[in-house]
Amino acid sequence: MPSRSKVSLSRFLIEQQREHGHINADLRLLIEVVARACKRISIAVGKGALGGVLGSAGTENVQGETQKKLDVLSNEILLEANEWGGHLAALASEEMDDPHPIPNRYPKGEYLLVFDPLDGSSNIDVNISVGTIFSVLRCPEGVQDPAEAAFLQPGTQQVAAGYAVYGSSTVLVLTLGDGVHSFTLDREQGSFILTGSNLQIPADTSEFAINMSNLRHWEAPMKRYIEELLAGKTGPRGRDFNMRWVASMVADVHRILTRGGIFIYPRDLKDPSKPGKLRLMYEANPMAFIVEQAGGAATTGRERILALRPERLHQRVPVFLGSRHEVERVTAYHREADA
Ligand code: AHM
Ligand code: MG
Repeated sequence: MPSRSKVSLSRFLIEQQREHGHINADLRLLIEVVARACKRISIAVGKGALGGVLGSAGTENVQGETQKKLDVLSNEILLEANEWGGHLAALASEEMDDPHPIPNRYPKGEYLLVFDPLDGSSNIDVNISVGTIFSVLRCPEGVQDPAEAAFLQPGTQQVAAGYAVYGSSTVLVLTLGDGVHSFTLDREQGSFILTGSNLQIPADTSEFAINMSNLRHWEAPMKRYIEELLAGKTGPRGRDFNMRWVASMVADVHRILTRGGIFIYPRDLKDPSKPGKLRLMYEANPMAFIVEQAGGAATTGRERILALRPERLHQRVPVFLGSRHEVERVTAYHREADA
């Protein structure tokens, strides 16, 4: 195909700004900068053992998880890329205890960027897909030096969200609140090319994604839902279901965006201080925004994720997202049990 017919991410964003008025120049710059950082992360991930980037960094993040070298490197790439452009008021990340201010030597912008620099860390060393997840919020008016409180906005306030999945190809998925679009990295040209517009998640599915090893710790409605799926054709659902679990949220969500499915990381009763594993601000919210924009649903099993009022930057929530009818069903089971 001649290159003239290809739509690059830059052209897509300029058209969003010029023709549809969906974004302003600062938000366009922000998305371009994040995409450029993802390209750099993709290169680092792709080098694997040759780049000396595998293995543990020997440090822990605020959640007490051991950081991998690539977690730290990806975080640095995103920080360095976003500090100086003048489009951000502050950044926050899974890998940093507190928000990162924009250094005084640079101008400040109106946006807040929150990210999980390298999601699916347990897959880095075994050559399985990992990714970057990000969410963009507006800095509340009048806030000069945004601290944690400035970030604690419900997911409905996101102005953009996306992820990059570093798989057999690198794909950037983006929503600006008007549908979901995907861009594949052309490694020779070094640019992201539009390869999917207005992606839609089918409302029905026969595929679920969950870490079954936690079954004994789940709540009753959760056990009921999965037992019904496992019962297959002769059970109450009257059909067989298939299971997939990559253990990289980006990869599992990307599959669901491509062919449907339900992704679940439920609350479990193992550790009552942790209501789920995934983090609201930089995992659940951006993914919920994308999934809803693609016609899917996203709840905590009880409430809509995007409506939650965040209490802490690193807060965890149960996550149920993907094909609408399955998410609605399992959410109804929880509500019934509560009632
Ligand atoms: P991470 O951000 O530290 O990589 O953790 C999040 C990941 C998700 O990508 C994935 O869905 C989940 O943790 C897998 O958890 P488990 O190892 O319990 O199956
Ligand atoms: Mg993560």
